[in-house]
This record gives sequence, structure tokens and C-alpha cells, in this order.
Amino acid sequence: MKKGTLQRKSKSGRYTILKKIMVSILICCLLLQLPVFPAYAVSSTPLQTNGQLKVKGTKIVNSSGKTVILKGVSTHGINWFPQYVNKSAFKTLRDQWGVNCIRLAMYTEEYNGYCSGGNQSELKKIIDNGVKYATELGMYVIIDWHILSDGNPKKNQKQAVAFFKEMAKKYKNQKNIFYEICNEPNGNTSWKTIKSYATAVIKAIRAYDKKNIILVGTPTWSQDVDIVADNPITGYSNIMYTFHFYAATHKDYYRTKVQNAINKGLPVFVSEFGISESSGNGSIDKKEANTWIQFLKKNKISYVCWDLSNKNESCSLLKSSSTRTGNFKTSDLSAAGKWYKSVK
Ligand code: IDC
Repeated sequence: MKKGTLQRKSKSGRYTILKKIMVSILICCLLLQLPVFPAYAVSSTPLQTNGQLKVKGTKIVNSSGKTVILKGVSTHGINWFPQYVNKSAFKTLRDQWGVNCIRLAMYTEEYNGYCSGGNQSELKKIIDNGVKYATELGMYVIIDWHILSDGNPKKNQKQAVAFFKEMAKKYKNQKNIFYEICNEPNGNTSWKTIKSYATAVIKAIRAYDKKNIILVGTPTWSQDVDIVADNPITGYSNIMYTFHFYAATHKDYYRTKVQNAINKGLPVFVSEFGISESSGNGSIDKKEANTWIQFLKKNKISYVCWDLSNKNESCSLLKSSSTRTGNFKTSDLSAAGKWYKSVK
């Protein structure tokens, strides 16, 4: 046999082996449902795109320093509607609504809340599952200590410190966590009081988790960000302050408050809003809601919509007749849900 023939033969032999390997990889990928051409075919998750977020000035930036605006959905109270904390629901929101952040709302004092007779280990299990699903889907997730009728966060400060210590210890190595330490202080609770509570909880979180962003509630149902802007918490980084609104109730006057806070350099995060009246019910105001979204975009403020449930009230994103807990169809969506899905 001539030398050249041998070379050609072994070359084509190598090609055959290579071809076989390629075909085997392809079959394996298909069987395991893995992406075949990962670098091209799979668009990355919000977490892969942005990584660890941090606060810079009044804004959130991603790991390459680019400004990020999160679009989120809040659960209703996980004590009332645990069925919506599931991977299919979150995936639908991510893939069809452009949602990159889930807020897990855990009431503290309302019926079966964490500090009012609720099963604490059950509630924590729901939080853990919610964090797990969001993480698997590469989404950001807010652990929300949902004070409401308790008004003053100091009422359950001891429990809050213990709870967030546990969460921070568990999640300190994840890059997608937000800790929201008091949903809506109210009942004339002053910023001074909230600040003292926040300092204790932040200290407990930062003992473990040095980086993930902490959201602090503000006086009068998380509306007085302008007051907070005169005297923010010092000595810690990656702290933001929450502002909440319900579009059919809160209009221009409240946008001015937020604008004043931003102008003074306060990092603001809208961790809850609705397009209904502030009761969560009554009329919805899409026009005002659109004005709010434009305002938030202009100021690079992240926003999270209340709420993913089928409760018979106008803020719910699902119709009360909807029985699906994931893979929602247009026919499952309330007017608020249809509107929010279309927000880009
Ligand atoms: C409302 C729920 C409602 C529930 C009530 C409990 O929509 O189903 O019965 O809480 O008291 C908030 C609160 C949020 C409220 C929401 C609407 O953070 O818990 O949810 N809202 O009233 N602040 C302003 C409005």
C-alpha cells in the first residue's frame, strides 16, 4: 500500500470516529433535554445576564456596572395562597411576561402570619421552595417580611432578627436574593423608629451576607421616601428604600415625593404596587399606571406588582374563575394581569 493511501484512509477513519462522537453527543443532549448548541441557541437567564446586583448612587447595577431595572411579581400572602409558589408559575412569568424577580410575601401579623400563629416551619419551607424555583430559573427573589397590621416593625423585632439571621446564613452565597425587612410601617411609626429596627436587622443580615441588597420600608405604608432621604442609614452598602403605590389612588403628588427622594440621592425600589385602589380593590387605572411605569423607567426604578393570586379583588393578576396555578393562558388573566403582562 502506498504511503499516501494509508494516510487518506486513517484520516477518513478519524472523521468517522469524530462523526460518531458528534452523533452520540447530539443523541445524549436530546435524551437529557440539554441544549445542543448552548452558546447560540439558549438565551441566558436574568441571573446569567446580570449576576450579583449592587446599588450605585440611586440605581441598581449588574456585575458589569450596567444599570438594571427589575420587573417583578409579588405573591399574595404565602399563608393564604401557597399554591402559586411553584416553578411553572414563575417560569411562565419569566418567559411570557418578561418578569425577572419574584417577591415572596410572608405576612407577620395577619391571619396565620409568621408571628400570629402561622406554622413557622411550613412558612419557611414555602420561602425555601420559592427561592429554589427562582434560582433554578435564574430569577431574582425577594424575601419579604410583610408587616401590615403590626404597623410598627419593632413589635416583632426579635423574631425578625432571628428570621433574617437564618435566611442570610442560608443564602449568603447566592447572588439573587433581596431581603425586604419590613413591608409597610404605618400607624404613625416614625422614620427614627424604623431606622432603629432596620439597623438591628441589617446588622444581623450583614453578619453573614455581605452583598445581597436589603430593602427597607419607609413611614406611612412605605410612601415617605422623601423624609427618609434627609437621614438615610449609614455605614452599610447595598441598602435601598421602598416606595409603594396603588395607581387608582396615588398620583402626581406621590411621584413628586419619589422624585424629591431621588434628587436627594436616595436609592428607591418599588417592591409593591398595584393598579387598583389602595384597598387592593375598586377601580383600576391603566392610564395612571402607564404614567407611573414611564416615571419609574425614567428614574431607573425597579418595580414589583401585587399580586399573583385569583382572589376576587381588582389588584389580583388572575381572574377569580381561574383555577390554573401555572402556565397561565390569556383567559386566566384579570384586566390587571393582562395589563401587566404587556408592560415592557
Ligand atoms: C391586601 C390583599 C388582601 C388582604 C389584605 C390583608 O390584597 O387580599 O386581605 O392585604 O390585610 C398593601 C399591602 C398588602 C395589601 C395591599 C392591598 O402591602 O398587603 O394586600 N396593599 O390592600 N399596601 C397597600 C395596598
